[in-house]
Amino acid sequence: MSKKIVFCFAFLVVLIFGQKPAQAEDGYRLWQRYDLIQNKDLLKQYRKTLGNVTVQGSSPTLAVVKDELDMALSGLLGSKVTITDNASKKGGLVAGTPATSSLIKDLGLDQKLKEVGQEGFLLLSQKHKGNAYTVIAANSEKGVLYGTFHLLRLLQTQQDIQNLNVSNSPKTKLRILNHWDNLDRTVERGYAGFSIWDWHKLPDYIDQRYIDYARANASVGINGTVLTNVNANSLVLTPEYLKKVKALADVFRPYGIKVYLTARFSSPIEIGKLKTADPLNPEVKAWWKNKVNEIYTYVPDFGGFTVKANSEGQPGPQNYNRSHADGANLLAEALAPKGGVVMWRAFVYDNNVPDDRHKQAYTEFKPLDGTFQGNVIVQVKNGAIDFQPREPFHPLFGAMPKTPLMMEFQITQEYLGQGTHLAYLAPMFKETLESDTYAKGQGSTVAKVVDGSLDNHAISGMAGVANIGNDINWTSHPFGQANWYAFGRLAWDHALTAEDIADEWIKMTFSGSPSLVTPIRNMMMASRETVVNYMTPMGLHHLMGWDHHYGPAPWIKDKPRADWTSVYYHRADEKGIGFDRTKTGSNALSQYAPEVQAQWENPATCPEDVLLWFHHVAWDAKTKSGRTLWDELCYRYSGGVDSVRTMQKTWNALAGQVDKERHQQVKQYLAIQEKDARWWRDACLLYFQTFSKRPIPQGLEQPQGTLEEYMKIDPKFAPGI
Ligand code: GCW
Repeated sequence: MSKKIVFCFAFLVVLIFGQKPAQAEDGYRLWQRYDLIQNKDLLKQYRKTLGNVTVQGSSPTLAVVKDELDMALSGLLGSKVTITDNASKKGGLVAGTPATSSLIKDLGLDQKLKEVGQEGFLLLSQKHKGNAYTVIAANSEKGVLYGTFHLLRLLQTQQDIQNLNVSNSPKTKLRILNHWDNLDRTVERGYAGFSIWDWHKLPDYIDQRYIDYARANASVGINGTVLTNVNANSLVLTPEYLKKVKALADVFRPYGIKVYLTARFSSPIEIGKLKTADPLNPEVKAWWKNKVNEIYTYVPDFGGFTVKANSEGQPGPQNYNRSHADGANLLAEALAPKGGVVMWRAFVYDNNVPDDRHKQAYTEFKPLDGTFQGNVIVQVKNGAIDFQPREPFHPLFGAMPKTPLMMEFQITQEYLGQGTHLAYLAPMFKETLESDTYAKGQGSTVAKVVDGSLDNHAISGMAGVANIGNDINWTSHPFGQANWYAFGRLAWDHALTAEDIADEWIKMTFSGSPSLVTPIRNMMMASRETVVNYMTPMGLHHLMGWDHHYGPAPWIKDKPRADWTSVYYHRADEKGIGFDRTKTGSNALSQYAPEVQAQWENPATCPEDVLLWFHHVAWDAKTKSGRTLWDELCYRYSGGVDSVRTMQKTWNALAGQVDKERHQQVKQYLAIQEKDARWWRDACLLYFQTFSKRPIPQGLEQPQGTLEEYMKIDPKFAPGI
């Protein structure tokens, strides 16, 4: 068919049905689908309320606001909207700041605006001179953009918008994605294809994906992106790459997104030709200062650096007998005059000391509290080991009151089924954020440490290791998108509930029909616990396959480091299983506040979901269900498999309500997940059984393979390594 004929056909469809031809639901549009509102009453209300749209002023961010409103409202309301820049006398939607919009200035919102700060916004239904307006007002254009996306979310989730009185601002300042993307486009722990950064074609070719990435991030309030892997390559700091970084920064700027880079600590040697990278060496200091100044000539609003140092082989200040603070302050000094920050990671564990890995970040960082410069924020993983399906909160939270600490969550599912398992992570993020550190008495939650309110810090932040790649749907698993979405929403407002975030996402991603929203929400809310059950129930952790981390391998031992093995963590023997982290063991528990210790120190009262994290428990010990520990483990592993089957049933029943393409993909992934869940259950139980010497209780499904067979499984070329 010629292009002309296709065009005429499309035009006819538009004429007859009053809307665009249906797009294939390949997931590319994420939660920004903007299809015609199906509810007739609401559609009428929205058309009436948002009939005229006024965005006064011109700037790159306001242009983005206009584009988004144009695209979204035209789609949602089913006909092209006109956006004018003259304050409409007829009412309608008005967006702007008091500086860009005369109408907003006239509304006298100064007091209310004061309360929402630089990034917040107001969304109001307001009468003015007899006309009814819907007002998006903010102090900055970025705030207007966030307000715009908030309004669009209300429409997409089909809320009444006639009496709006929203005053909204973010709880944390740095809301950042960390891309573990390499310059060769591989992505460490990435399961959705290659990196979306096409370094080879940058800076000349600007892929539409960069723009859509920025739109998606801005829509949930993400305001920063670290482009490169924390296992860093210093090449990105050379002019050749800085030109490319600049091109991306230029695309992201109107969307309120700052660009950050990872700084390899040895860069002064590798690209600066110095003999040392010693942070106290004057030449090294001068080199970083110049380098930072050079970066700012390319990217005038450059955000700063994320650094992984002296961790898993990365170079760092300790190579020169200097501390993490010396290293961080070196970069902070260079960045301070420009307003940049250093996000110094606390994911370290000593190369030599054979102490419980759980304790090492605390041991190294706690003594440094108060010695970091003002523009350093220490980035701490949610738990002390490594993004396991369940970890108790990291003991550093609450332990460094003089230092701002930011959260590092992992959105990419390295240890939760990677690209094919459905695991909605908001309940896990919330579990950590709501944990009480008792640092300043009851109510000193991790969230309050992270948002800076507990100790009144000027900077605060949350980072999420991205799950984004160049797969058509960005995240491999269609439900992986929910984790990107949820991370952004929680970074903006950690008080939101996981249920509410799921609801929003489902309505925007699939549809608002209750017969679809309720079952999908229930499925999502249970999914993380399901993964915990078939992988690492009751506080077990780090049982995964060597290197690729996909699938079970509780038998891993005899590796270069004991704390890279599985046996180190589960400590199964003929008596029982679990890691004693109390006084009789590694005493990692002593790193928490006394009130927290009290919750976990007694195996009889320790919550069972972290029992084996802190205790070595006898196989025959009684659990809350009345079963022995061994039987309970068997039941939990089996329950995990059963729950995946329940998800399958739920999903199959939605066949008519979800578009075919996405339905099929999720269905096939759930089949993989069911197979993998059995693999986990059978491999782990058979292996632990060699210690427990007890049968898998009758009535539970018995393993299909033998332990030897499971031990031989070795997936080749698993992604993400
Ligand atoms: O979890 C481990 C991952 C590494 C990662 C490291 C880190 C980027 O397996 O791939 O390296 O954590 O967080 O630095």
